[in-house]
Amino acid sequence: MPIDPTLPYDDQNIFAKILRGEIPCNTVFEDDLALAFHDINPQAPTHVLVIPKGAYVSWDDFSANASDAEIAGFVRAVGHVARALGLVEPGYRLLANIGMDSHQEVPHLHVHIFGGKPLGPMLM
Ligand code: IU
Repeated sequence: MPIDPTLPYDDQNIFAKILRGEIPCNTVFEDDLALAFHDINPQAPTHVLVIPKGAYVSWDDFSANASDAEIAGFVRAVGHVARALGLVEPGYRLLANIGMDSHQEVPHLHVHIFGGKPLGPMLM
């Protein structure tokens, strides 16, 4: 079910549990501000999720309320992961679903990194 982005942050969401170490994940990268791990249901040969460690529901919440340091750290983490996975050449795709119409399912901001094959044009 897609989430209602107007709801407050739910610390029982699955990514909050991953951040607390209550549920395992296949970690790609971690620092003080971000965690990256392989998506459990990959949609491409490489499908990694990057999440900020702070409690932010969505890109909207994060961009409005996170500190400059959190935002910089998160953006740099996404770029670092893409480089570390060798995706810069031939390329990759970033995607963030925000709210109901995008069908965001987990109410903790996450950026999808897709790569490892020609991804074709964006259809929507
Ligand atoms: P979405 O943008 O909220 O629709 O993406 C949620 C993603 O989280 C989706 O690709 C799931 O496969 C992924 N995921 C996961 O990696 N581990 C989990 O335990 C759960 C979802 I629940």
